[in-house]
Amino acid sequence: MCYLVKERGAFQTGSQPQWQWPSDRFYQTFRMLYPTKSAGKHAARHLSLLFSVAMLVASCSTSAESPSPVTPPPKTQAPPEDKNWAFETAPVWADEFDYTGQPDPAKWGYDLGGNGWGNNELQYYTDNPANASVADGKLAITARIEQMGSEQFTSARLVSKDKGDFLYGRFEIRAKLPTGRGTWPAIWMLPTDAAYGGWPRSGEIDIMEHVGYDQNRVHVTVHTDAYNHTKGTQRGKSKLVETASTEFHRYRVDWTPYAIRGYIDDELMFDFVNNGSGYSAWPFDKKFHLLLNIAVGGNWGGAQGVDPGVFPQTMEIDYVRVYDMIQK
Ligand SMILES: [Ca+2]
Repeated sequence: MCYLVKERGAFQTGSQPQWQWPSDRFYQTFRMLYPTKSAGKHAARHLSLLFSVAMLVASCSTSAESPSPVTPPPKTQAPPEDKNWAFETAPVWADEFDYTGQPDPAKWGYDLGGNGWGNNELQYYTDNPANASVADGKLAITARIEQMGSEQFTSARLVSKDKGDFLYGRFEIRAKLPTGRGTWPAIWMLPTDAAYGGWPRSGEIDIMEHVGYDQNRVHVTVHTDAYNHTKGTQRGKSKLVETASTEFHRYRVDWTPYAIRGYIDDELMFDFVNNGSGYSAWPFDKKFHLLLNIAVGGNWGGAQGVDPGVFPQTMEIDYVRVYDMIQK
């Protein structure tokens, strides 16, 4: 494994220091210790061998920090240490939505289409301004009754993939949620490269979810191979936010190598710790990106049906801010 990583990463990218063979100074030093010419050369050859071994060890230990494309980690690792990481105070990536028109294409793409999105959802996602637009300092994502494809509703799902991809950090979104039976807004994260395989093996982080038939109960959840809703083992917490659909609140996740912690208005409400057992429980050592959407109906959002009388419904987002974790 070490050789593979070395060849793919360190040496090919030229990121390693340029190692030298033993210098004349070494040679001279050892000629003092080995006064005959042949003894000196013998010692130098030994030094060369030692240097080769040292170089290999150095390259392996350094390469361990390089991205390792497909190699799964060992099944059992020592649980990580909580280093009480802090976060930068200036965002490394943000959208304040202080412009007018469609969402900034440098930051956001769209998932498009219908077919249920794996949850029997009823909306067709578009990139139309009627479903996603920016004005008055805010992004508005709107689900509405509109026939498109075989669906009776349209909505939007914004995705920062390949435009905003992050490994660890603080993610804060200030939002006001839609209301009404059948609405299912989400602010969440998916893996960018799915290094451990398809859902849920590579993980999912739900910073905020809300289903309209259970007004004001806001959920923070993580899904992994070991912990996901198809097994009833997903890990999450919920909290009543009495003004979730009438006032803006701040939904936040702090993601470190040790834990994923969820906050609403700075109050800690969810704590998922890396138990060190490997990617099945903790695939959160790879890059993730953000998603913002309103689904309509679906296995969860539509569990008590859809009230067509509530539409159109809008999720307003004042800002999305991402802060780097400060390495320790
Ligand atoms: Ca704003």
